[in-house]
Amino acid sequence: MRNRVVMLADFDYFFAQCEELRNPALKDKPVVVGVYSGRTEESGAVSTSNYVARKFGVKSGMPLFLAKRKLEGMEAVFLPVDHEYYDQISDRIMQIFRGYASNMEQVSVDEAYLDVMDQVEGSFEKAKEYAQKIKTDVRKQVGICFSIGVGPNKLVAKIACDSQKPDGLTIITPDEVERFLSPLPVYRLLGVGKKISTKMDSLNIKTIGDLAKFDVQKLIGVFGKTLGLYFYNASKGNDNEPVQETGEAQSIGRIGTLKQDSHNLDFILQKIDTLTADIFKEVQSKNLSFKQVAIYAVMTDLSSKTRSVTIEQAAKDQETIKKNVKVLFEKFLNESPLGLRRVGVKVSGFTREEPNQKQLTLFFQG
Ligand code: TTP
Ligand code: CA
Repeated sequence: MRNRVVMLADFDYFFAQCEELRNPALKDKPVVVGVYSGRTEESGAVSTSNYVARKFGVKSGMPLFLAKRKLEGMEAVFLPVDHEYYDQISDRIMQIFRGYASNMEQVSVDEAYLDVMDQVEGSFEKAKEYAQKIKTDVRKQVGICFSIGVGPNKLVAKIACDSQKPDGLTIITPDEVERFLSPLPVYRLLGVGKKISTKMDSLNIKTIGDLAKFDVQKLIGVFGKTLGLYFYNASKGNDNEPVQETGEAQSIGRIGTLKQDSHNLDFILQKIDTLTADIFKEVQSKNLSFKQVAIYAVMTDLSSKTRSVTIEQAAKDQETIKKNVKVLFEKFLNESPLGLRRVGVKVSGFTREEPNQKQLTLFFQG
């Protein structure tokens, strides 16, 4: 059987990199993107930061006031999250990925697995060049940099990717899997959180190598059959989860700038029609049905709003998007007197035609 060759691409410091993309002057400064809770000017948490800010100890999840303190006197730039913008960039990259893989599975806004076995004919040597090509292409077309891990399955690709960032490219061939995983702490495995790693620690299992040597029956005794077997297989780098587009928890959206600021429904819908057609093309190509339709508007004062509607039965046609978008904009314009500058449409709540099996398919190797 030919090797599987799986890639995991993870965009570097994603939200902050997007901000650098639209404002390159930020590049050399510490950039912190945060969610402002709105209570006071400083309350809220860090979503992410660029690597310049990370050098000073800024971390995701940290309170903003603490990040400010760490970056005092540094000309640091603090920005609020702009999910619509990051989604747009993410969508463009994911679309490029699809062209490079037999299967692509988007895991989050900034992570995707690519099954490239056929493209590289099972060769890890070729996979390296291929990964480089994808990176160069995305950098040229979108301007975003990311890290890639390549391995014989998703589990190894993910850990490989995490081991070298930013702009990393880490290849782990089947022969190297054991040596690569063995010294790593157990929490690097998906599913090993604080509680489980404490439990493992008490069994003297500290590294993935320790786990691989541990008696499988004992593991099953402690963690139950499903988890016990999963940990056992994972410790050996065994994983046969397929790379498949889940279609869940995703959205497809487009945003555009109006030729001129406007409060006129017909004028706005003209722009929207092109965006909708584009969205529809993607929805159709992925064979998805959707349950939510949303609109996005940036007003002349640069404030932004979204409105959405959930439809009763999952739909897959362009007319449903158009109809709902029209109703949403009509209502929105009635409520808001300001002119619009940018507009967007998004569909989400996807289901697929064929049943989607997303189960841990485990295999046992004694
Ligand atoms: P990550 O991939 O964890 O982080 P990152 O892309 O910022 O940095 P890198 O991969 O180079 O280490 O998360 C992806 C995005 O998710 C991140 O840009 C912002 C968001 N995020 C949060 O909003 N809160 C969080 O606590 C984390 C970890 C991420
Ligand atoms: Ca990332």
